[in-house]
Amino acid sequence: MNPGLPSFAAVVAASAALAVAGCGSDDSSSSASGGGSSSGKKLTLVTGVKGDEFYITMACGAQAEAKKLGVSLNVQSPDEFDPSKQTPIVNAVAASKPDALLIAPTDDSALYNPIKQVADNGAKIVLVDTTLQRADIAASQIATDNYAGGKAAAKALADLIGGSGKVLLIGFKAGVSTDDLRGRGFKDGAKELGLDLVASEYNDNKPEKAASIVKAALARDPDLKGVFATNSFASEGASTGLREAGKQAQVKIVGFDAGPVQVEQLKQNLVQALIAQQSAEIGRLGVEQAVNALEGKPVKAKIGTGSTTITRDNMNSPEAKAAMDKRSC
Ligand code: T6T
Repeated sequence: MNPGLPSFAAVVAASAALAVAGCGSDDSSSSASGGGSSSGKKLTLVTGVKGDEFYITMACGAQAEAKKLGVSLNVQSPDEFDPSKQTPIVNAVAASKPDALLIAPTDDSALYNPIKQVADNGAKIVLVDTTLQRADIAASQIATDNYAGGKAAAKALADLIGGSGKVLLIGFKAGVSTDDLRGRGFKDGAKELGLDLVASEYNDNKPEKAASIVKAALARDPDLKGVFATNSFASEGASTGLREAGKQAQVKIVGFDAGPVQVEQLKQNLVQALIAQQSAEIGRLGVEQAVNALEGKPVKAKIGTGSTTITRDNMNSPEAKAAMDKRSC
């Protein structure tokens, strides 16, 4: 490893510590008085995983909106992005009978029954970020247009590698709606642009697995030119793998998400483009729609939010800065 480079594992550890210390980050709760007829209502937000800056930023947007509308919001997060870790949390939420549940399901089918139980107990359901195959139990679904984001990634990668060549797709987990859509968008975009997609693999949301995938791909295809990594942990690990293989000059990386680690990697040219989400806005809209549902006001069944492609050229622009995720509110 180049001793001049910071250890991204250390940055991640620091970020996780800050996330725990940060206001309104993981496993927090806030309430406010006043507001309309929903005043005093209890909302719960269950995110995909603790310490992930996308979810921290999403929860910040949700907390701010809850405060504005005078409802309480309790935020809970599993230790891993895994349905077996998220399900017990949802079961406990069902027993606590909130007025509304906002949730990012970590699997598009395994979480159906636990969420349905919460709905059957009388809560309004709003799906934020990820969704379910059977989303009919939700009053509203709010997410980035992930398919468009995947296509934007293909375009950014094609531009970076000069329009043609071998590329690799690293997804973070099968059966997760955001990942499936980003992968599909990327595949379609790559096909349209004439890129040669040599492999598509999953890193199980673990940076170290993404690093191994990149090294194995380079051993099979030494002329690999580009990688699209579908979330922050995949992108972080892909960059580490490239550095360890000494192929950074040859291979370009486009990653989804723009957390502090990813932005630092972009600054150092270890990653060349990031597809950033409107994380706080997704949380804000989630609370807004849940409260509308509770107050019997019109609810939008589906809301798609945009994404921003951040490169070294535009990373200091106000638009790019606004799209970056934070370690705390
Ligand atoms: O990319 C986000 C989120 O949209 C996805 O569903 C899971 O991974 C992240 O939280 C980033 O780590």
